[in-house]
Amino acid sequence: MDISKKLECEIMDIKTQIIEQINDASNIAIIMHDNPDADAIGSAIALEEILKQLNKNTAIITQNKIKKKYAQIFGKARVNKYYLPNFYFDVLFVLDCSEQSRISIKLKDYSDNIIVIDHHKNFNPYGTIYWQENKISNSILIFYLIKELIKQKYNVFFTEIIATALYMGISGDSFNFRNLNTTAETHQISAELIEYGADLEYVNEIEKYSRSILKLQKQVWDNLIYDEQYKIIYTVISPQTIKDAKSTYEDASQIINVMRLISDVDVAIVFIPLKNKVYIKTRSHSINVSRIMKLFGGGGHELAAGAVCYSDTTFSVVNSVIKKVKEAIDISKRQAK
Ligand SMILES: [Mn+2]
Repeated sequence: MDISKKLECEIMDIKTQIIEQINDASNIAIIMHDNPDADAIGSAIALEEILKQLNKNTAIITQNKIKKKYAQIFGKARVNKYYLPNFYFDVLFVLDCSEQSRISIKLKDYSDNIIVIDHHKNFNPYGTIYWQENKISNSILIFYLIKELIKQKYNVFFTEIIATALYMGISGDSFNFRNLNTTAETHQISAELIEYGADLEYVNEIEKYSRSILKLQKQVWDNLIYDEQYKIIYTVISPQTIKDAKSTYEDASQIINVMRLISDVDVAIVFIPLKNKVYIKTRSHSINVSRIMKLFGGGGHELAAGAVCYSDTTFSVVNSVIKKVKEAIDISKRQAK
């Protein structure tokens, strides 16, 4: 058997293994990485809907408050609150989470059977069983799990909620299909989800910025630093700035997505100091920022990563991050020659 065929077999096998675990379980919980994004939430909702179709008791554990804008898809009653049930489940799914450290609760408190489904390249294995496959979005893996269930003649089908949830996840992690990792597969699956009734208007709504970002932008734009030689753009957003603009930390971290769309920018970085921590958010068009964020105790995707750094001086964090980014750019320039 050639290697790719063998690999395909193993991947098939893991999906079937997961389906068997679902079959044997009655109570199934789902958890996502901390501060879940559209991909994590989309994956969780779609999986939950499918499990309900299979008559399972389900729960989505929320170790963070889910933002209000997800109310339509996540349920009004479930947003903006924690949900940490006092219950032991037959199976606990962990979604879109490359590192166990990105979960703040103890998984073992909820189940001894932990199934991990993750799409990150830098996945660090954990769980009873795991299915890791490099894809642009975790929602694509959930899509394939549903397809496998249908293939194996389970009585499941794509609803509009599932289609919207998965489309939202793919759109989110691909930066609206702008990410260079976007492939024909990304579009083919998205097209199929539109056929199943994905609510594009709602997905667009989620991706909009709140009005409170405007005042903050005004302040931030005045303090942007642009390095023309390295094409790095960065800024420090202090708690005082956020307060003065009557804005929020969410707005502050959203600004990175505006910065990355400026022409002649390769790497965009936002530093948000809070107490003795500095939150770092990075976006890149070519440099592997996940590798750099790892040096600061963080991680993420190659082109979108972050870290939380313990330090009393923002200045030193900014300097060392910028230094590392410049080193990475120098190396890639040398390699390109
Ligand atoms: Mn993801």
